[in-house]
Amino acid sequence: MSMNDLFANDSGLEILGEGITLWRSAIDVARYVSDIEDLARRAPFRNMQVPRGRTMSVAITNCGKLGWISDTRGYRYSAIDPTRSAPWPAMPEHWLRDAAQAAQRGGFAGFSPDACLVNCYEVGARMGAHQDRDELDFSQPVVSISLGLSAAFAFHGETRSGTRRRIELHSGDVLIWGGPARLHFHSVAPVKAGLHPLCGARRFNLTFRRAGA
Ligand code: MD3
Ligand code: FE
Repeated sequence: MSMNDLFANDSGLEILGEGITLWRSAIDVARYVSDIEDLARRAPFRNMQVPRGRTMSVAITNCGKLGWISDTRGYRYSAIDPTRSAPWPAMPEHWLRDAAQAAQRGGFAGFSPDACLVNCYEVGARMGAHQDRDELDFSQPVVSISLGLSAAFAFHGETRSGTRRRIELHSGDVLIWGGPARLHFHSVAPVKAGLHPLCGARRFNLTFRRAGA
């Protein structure tokens, strides 16, 4: 499949709600997995502390100009990886291109992400209900790509306790969130045991954001 063909077929496109678009199996999974392995050799996955002092079950790393970080002082974006005291690795060109193209297909032209958060879920890892609100401009969407083991993703709408809609996210799926859905609460249930041929007993999720100005 050539890069230009990635989103050429709209048949896998589902509109889940206003500003929420899902493409099933939209990307070249093997290429992303090998890029993630490269990235993790340079900026290793780590389990960060959250402000209340617990440790996230999801391990993270970042690439791009800015990276999302968490510690007992709070959540924020930083140009410096605190573990290595060095800038985050650059975002692979094809990641940028795919994210911008996905955003455009989701109705958000001109998306130019400056941050890519890479989540690594081992079996049992989960993410509690939260909003993504550490970015400057909420008119910019978030593009997410899932790889490896599947996960039960839930979106709760405007409140943490809102009615949940669940969807199963599989390897290669791409989700776009923007407009009225941009600040929706969402969560990921504990990842179930399994073995993915390329990722082993893990799930990766990339989220592309425009964090800064
Ligand atoms: C809805 N990651 O890193 S991706 C996160 O699967 C995060 O690892 C999840 O939530 C994961 O913050 C979910 C789907 C997603 C990403 C961003 C969103 C849903 C979103 C931003 C706003 C609303
Ligand atoms: Fe999120």
